[in-house]
Amino acid sequence: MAEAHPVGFQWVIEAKKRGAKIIHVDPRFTRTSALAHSFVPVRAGADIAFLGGVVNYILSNEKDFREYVLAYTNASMIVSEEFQDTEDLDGLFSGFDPETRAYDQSSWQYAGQQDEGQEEGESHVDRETASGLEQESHGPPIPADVPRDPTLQDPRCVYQVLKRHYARYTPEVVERLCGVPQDKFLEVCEAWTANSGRERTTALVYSVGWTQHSVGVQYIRTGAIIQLLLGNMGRPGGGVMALRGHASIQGSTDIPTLFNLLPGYLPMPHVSQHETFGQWIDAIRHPEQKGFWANAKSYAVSLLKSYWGDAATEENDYGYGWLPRLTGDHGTYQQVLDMIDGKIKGYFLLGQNPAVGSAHGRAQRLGMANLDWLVVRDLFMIESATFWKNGPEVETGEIVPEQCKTEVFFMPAASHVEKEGTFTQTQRMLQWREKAVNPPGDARSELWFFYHLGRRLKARLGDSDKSRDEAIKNLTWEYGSSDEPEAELVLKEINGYDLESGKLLSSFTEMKPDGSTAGGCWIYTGVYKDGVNQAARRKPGSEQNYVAPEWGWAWPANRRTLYNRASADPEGNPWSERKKYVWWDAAKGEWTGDDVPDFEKTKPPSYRPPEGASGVEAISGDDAFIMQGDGKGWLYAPSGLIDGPMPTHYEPAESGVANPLYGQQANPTRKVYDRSDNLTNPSAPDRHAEVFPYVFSTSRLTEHHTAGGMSRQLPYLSELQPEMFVEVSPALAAERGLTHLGWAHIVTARAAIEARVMVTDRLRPLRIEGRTVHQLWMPYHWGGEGVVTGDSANDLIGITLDPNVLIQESKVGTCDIRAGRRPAGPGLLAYVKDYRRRAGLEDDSGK
Ligand SMILES: Nc1nc2c(c(=O)[nH]1)N[C@H]1C(S)=C(S)[C@@H](COP(=O)(O)OP(=O)(O)OC[C@H]3O[C@@H](n4cnc5c(=O)[nH]c(N)nc54)[C@H](O)[C@@H]3O)O[C@H]1N2
Ligand SMILES: Nc1nc2c(c(=O)[nH]1)N[C@H]1C(S)=C(S)[C@@H](COP(=O)(O)OP(=O)(O)OC[C@H]3O[C@@H](n4cnc5c(=O)[nH]c(N)nc54)[C@H](O)[C@@H]3O)O[C@H]1N2
Ligand SMILES: [Mo]
Repeated sequence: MAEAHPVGFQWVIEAKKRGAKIIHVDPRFTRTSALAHSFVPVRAGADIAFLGGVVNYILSNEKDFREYVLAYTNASMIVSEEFQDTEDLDGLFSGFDPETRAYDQSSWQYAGQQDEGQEEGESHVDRETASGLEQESHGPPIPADVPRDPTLQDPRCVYQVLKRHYARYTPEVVERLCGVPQDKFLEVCEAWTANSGRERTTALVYSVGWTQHSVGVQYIRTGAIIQLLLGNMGRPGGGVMALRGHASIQGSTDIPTLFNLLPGYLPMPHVSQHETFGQWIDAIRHPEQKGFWANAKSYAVSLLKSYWGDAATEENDYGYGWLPRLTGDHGTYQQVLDMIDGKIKGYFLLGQNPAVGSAHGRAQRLGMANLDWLVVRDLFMIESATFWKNGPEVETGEIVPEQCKTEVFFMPAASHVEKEGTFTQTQRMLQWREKAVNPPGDARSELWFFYHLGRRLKARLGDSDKSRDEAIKNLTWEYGSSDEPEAELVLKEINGYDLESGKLLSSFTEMKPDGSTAGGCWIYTGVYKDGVNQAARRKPGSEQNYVAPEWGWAWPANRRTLYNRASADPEGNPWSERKKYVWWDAAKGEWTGDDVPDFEKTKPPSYRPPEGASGVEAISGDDAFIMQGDGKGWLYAPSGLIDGPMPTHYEPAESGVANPLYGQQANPTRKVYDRSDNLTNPSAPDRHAEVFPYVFSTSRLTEHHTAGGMSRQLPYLSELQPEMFVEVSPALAAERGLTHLGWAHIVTARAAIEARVMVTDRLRPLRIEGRTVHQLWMPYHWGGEGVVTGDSANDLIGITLDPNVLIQESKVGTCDIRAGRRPAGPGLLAYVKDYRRRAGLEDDSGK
C-alpha cells in the first residue's frame, strides 16, 4: 500500500499514531513492511491456506462474534444433503463435470432448493462470460425462506460445514504450505480476533497481490469470511477494502469498459440465456428473491431510455433488441488469441498498453501485428503503437516491419488535467475535476472523440434502412452546442431524470419500470440531486462530521460504508458507544447516524416480512445485507461462484509444490487457453517441473506506473528507477552465481528476458514441505519506448485466468534464472525452445 497507494497510506500511518496495529502479509519486504508493526513473509499463491488457517483458528476457538454471525450471516442456514466437500472428494466439490471442467451448482444450494439449481452447462457459459462480475447474488436464485438452525449445531448448517472444511488448515499446515512460522501465524490470529467484537474492528486491505491469481476471487472470499465471522463488515473501521488501480478504475467497472457488463452491474445479454427482454430482466431480479435487485426492471428500462429516448417504447421492449449479445468469451485475452487466428480485423486501444501491461507480451504483439487496422489513443507513442517497428519480435524476425499489414492510427489524447469529468476512487466516491489547461495540439478528450465518432457514424447511416443500423441511428446524442461536449450534461444523463417533468432524480428508488424515467447508471442516481453536481462538493472536513458526507459523492445514495445496518445490533442499537455509526431512533421511527443508513429509512428492526413476500418487502428488519438474495452475508456461497462455495487451497497453475492438501493440484475450473503458443510450465508432481525451479512474482514500484507510458516518458521518474531489475535473495544469488548489479536472464516456457540483478534480503527463501523454495521478484514497468527502456516481465507470463472474473495469474509463476544476458536475435527463440524441450513441452503435438 505504501508503494502503490502512498496517498491513502498516510491514513494508515495516522491510525498507527493513534494506536492501530499494522500487519503486512506479502512475499516480499516492501516500504509497507518497513512501516508495519509486523511483517509476515508468505509464499506467493498460498494465501487461501494462510487465511483458511485463520478461519480454523476462529472456529475451533469459538472466537467468532456470535451475535453478529447469527443475525447477519448465513451461518445458521442448512445446506443441501447432496453437497459434498473438497474434504470428501480430494479437492473437488460435488457436481464437477470433467468434460467442461465446470460445476453443476445444484448440490451447493440450501436444503430444499437443490432442484432449483442451474440448468446443465450453465456454469460453463458463466465462466465464458465472467458472470461472476455481475450483481452479488448471480447464479441460481436464493429463496427468501431457508431452513435454519439458530443453535448452529446441525451438522449441515453453514457454520458446521465451514468448520469441517477448514479443520485441516492448522498452524502446522499453514507453516508447511505458506512458509509462515507457527508463532508468527498465531500472532496474526490473536491480534485479529482480539481487535474485533463490540468495541473494536479490524480493516482488511488488499489489492492486486490478491486478485491476479487463478484463485483470485476466492482469496477475497476468504478475507470476507473472516471479516463476517469477526463482525467487521458494515462497521466503522472494519470492512474489506479493495485498493483500486488507475485513477478511475472503479468508475470503469461501475460504468464499464468490460465486455460482459452494462452500467450499474447489469449483465450484458447473452444470446441464448437472455433471448427475450423478460428473460434478461428475470435473470437479474430473480423473482421471489429478496432485496433491491427485485427492481431491476426499473434500472434496466431507465438505462435503455437514456440510450434511445423516444425510440425506446414498451412495444419494442425499450430497444432491447438493439443491445449487443454475448456469444461466449470476448475478454481481452480471448480477443488477442482471436487476432492471432485472424478472426478480428480491427481494434480500438484507449488508455491501455497491452504490449507491455498484459500477460504474454509476445502473444499481445503478434496479435496486434495481424490486424488490418488499430486505433491507439494515448498520451505518448507507447509500445502498443510501435510494436510493428520496434517490438522485440522485430529483432527475432517474427515481425517484419515492411510486411506487417496493421495500419496504426495514433490519436493523441488529452490527459486528466486537460479535460473535465469525474473520477470514481476506491471508496466508490465520485470527485469532479475541472479542466486546468487546454490540451496541446491535436490532443482531444475521450468525450470529444466518441461524441464526434458517434455524430459521424450517425451521419453516415442517416439513410440506411438496415435494421442493424437502428441502434446507432436511434441513439440520443445531444451534449451541448460547442465542439467539446459538456461533461456535466453527461453526468446529468447518468444521474437520470423524470421524462415528463425533466426533473433530475434524487435516488434510484424513483426509477420507474414503465419508461417514464431515464438514467444512465442506476447506482449513480443522486449524483446530480437537486440540480447540484454533488461530485464537485468540497466542504472541508473541519466543517462536517468525520464521515465527511459533503465531500464528493459516493454510490449508492452517498453511503460511505456499505451494509452499515450491521453497525447496529439486531434491535437497532449501536454495538457499543465507541463503535456507533448508524442506528434506529425509536422515538422518530427512523434509521439515523453519521452515515446515510444502508436500509429503508423507516423499516423498524422488528419488521418481519409477510408470508410469500419478495423483493424489498421481503427484507427483514435485521437483514443487513440488503442486496443479497437472502439478506445475509455469505460465509458459504450457495451460488454464483464458478469454483466452489468455499475457498479451498489450490496451487497456482505453475508451481514447484505438489498440493499438500488434495490430489487436485490447481483450481480445476481455471480458465485455460490450451494452445501451442500459450504453454504452461510443468508443475510438481509432474515430470520436468525442476526445469523451472523458482517462484517469481511481479508488481509495482512507487516511481513508475503500470506499463510505463506515463512514467518512463518522464526524465525525473526515469532517473529514480532507471533500469529493469530482478530481486533475488543472497542464497539464490549464490546458488545461481548472480552478482549484485550484474546481468541475469529469466526464462519460462514463453520467453527469456534480461534484467539487472538486485541481491537483497527483501526476499527470503521459505521452507515449504520440508524443502527450500526460492522466490524472485520483478517490476513489470519496462518496455521498449521511453526515456528508459528494458525487457517486459509480462513476456514471461502465460495466459491462465481466474474462472469467475477472467483475471490473469500474473502474481505467481515458475521460472529459471541464469547469470548473464539473454541471447539476442533469432537465437533467443532457439534458446527458449530448448527449455521447452527439456520441460517436455515440445513433443510431437507441439504442445
Ligand atoms: N506508483 C504506482 N502506483 C500505482 C500503480 C503503479 O504502477 N505505480 N498502479 C496502480 C494500479 S493499476 C493498481 S491495480 C494498484 C495495485 O496496487 P498493489 O496491489 O498494492 O500493487 P502491486 O505492487 O502489484 O502488488 C502488491 C503486493 O502484492 C504482493 N503479492 C504478490 N503475490 C502475492 C500473494 O500471493 N499473496 C500476497 N499476500 N501478496 C502478494 C507483492 O509482493 C506486492 O508487494 O496500484 C495503483 N497505484
Ligand atoms: N505482470 C503483471 N502484469 C500486470 C500487473 C501486474 O501486477 N503484474 N498489473 C495489471 C494491472 S492491475 C493493470 S491496471 C494493468 C495496466 O496495464 P495497461 O492499462 O495496459 O497499462 P498502462 O500503462 O496503465 O496504460 C494506460 C495508458 O493510458 C494512457 N493514458 C493516460 N491518461 C489517458 C487519457 O486520459 N486518455 C487516453 N486515451 N490515454 C490515457 C497512458 O499514457 C498509458 O499509456 O497491468 C496489468 N498487468
Ligand atoms: Mo490495476
